[in-house]
Amino acid sequence: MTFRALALGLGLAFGLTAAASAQTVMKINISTAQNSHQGIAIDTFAKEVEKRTGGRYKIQTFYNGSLGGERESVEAVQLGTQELTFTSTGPIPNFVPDVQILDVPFLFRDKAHARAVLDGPIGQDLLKKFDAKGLKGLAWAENGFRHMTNSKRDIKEPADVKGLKMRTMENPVHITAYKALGIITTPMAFPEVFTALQQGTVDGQENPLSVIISAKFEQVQKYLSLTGHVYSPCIFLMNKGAFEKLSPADQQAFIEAAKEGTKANRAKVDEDDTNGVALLRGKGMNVDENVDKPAFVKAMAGVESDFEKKFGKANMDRIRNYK
Ligand code: EAX
Repeated sequence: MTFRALALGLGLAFGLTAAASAQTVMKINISTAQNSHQGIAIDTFAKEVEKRTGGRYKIQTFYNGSLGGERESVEAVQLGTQELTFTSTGPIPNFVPDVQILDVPFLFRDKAHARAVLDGPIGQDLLKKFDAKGLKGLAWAENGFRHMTNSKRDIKEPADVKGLKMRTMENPVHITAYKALGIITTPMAFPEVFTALQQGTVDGQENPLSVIISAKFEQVQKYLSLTGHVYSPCIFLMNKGAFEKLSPADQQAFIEAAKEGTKANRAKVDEDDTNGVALLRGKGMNVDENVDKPAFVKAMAGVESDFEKKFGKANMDRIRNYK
C-alpha cells in the first residue's frame, strides 16, 4: 500500500467516523406511560425521524411526566431548553389562546368528526398559530373523548356531579364548563392526579379511556360514566428555532414522522375505546354506559352560548358543520 493510499484510507475512515457521530439528539416527553396511546405516538415519531433522516437525528423519549407535566414541558419547548413535547391541549390556551375553541364541550360529534376537522383546513390553520409563540405545531393527535370517574357515586345525569370535587386540567374552557355543572374544580398537572385520587384530595377526574387505563385509575376510582363530554386533542410541538435550523427536507421528515405518530396514536385510542369498558369492569370498576347526554348538553347550554360569544358563533358552527 502506498503512503497516499494509506492516507486516503485513514482520511476516509476518519471522515466516516465524523459523519457517524454527527448525530443530533433531541428530547420528547409525555405525561402518561410508555404503553399508552401517547407512548406509541412518540415512539413511532422517534423511529420515523431516525429512519427518515438516515440516523442524523436521534429522538430520546421520556414518559410518565419524568421531565415535568404538560405546562412545564410546553414552557421548556418554548424556551428551547427542550426540543419537543407531546401534550394534550390542557395547558395550550395559556400559550395559544385561539386553540381553546377545540376544548369546548360537545363540539364534536365523534372521533371521525374531530379528526377530519384537525386534519382539514381549520386544524391546519390552528397549527400555524403556534408559530408566533416560538412553537412549531408538527401535527395534531389525540387522547380521545373524556369521561368522568369518581369515588363517590354513579354519574347518570348532571345533578349527580353537583358538589363533586374533581381534578381538571389547567384549562380555562374546561374549568368554566365544569363549574357551570356545579363541579368543584381543582386544576392540577397530570403527574399529580393518581396520588390526589388515592389520598382523596379530589373525588374524581375526567379523561378518555386511553388515559384511565394507562394511568391505572381503576385502582383509585370506583365509578366510571361514559359522559364523552369533550374531545381531547393532543399535539406534537417543537421549538420553533430548532425546527427552523433543520434543512427543508428534514423539516418535512419531522412533519411526516409526526403524522405517522398520529396514525399509531389514533389506532391505539380506537383499540382502548373498543376494549376499555370490559377491561375496566374486569378490574372491578362500576361502568355506566347509559349517561343522559342530552341532559348534560342542556345543562351546559348557558356556558355554550358564552363560548359562542367569546369564540364567535360562526367559528363554532364552522367546526360543528364540518364534513
Ligand atoms: O396525559 O392532564 C390530562 O388529563 C391529559 O389528558 C393528559 O394528556 C394526560
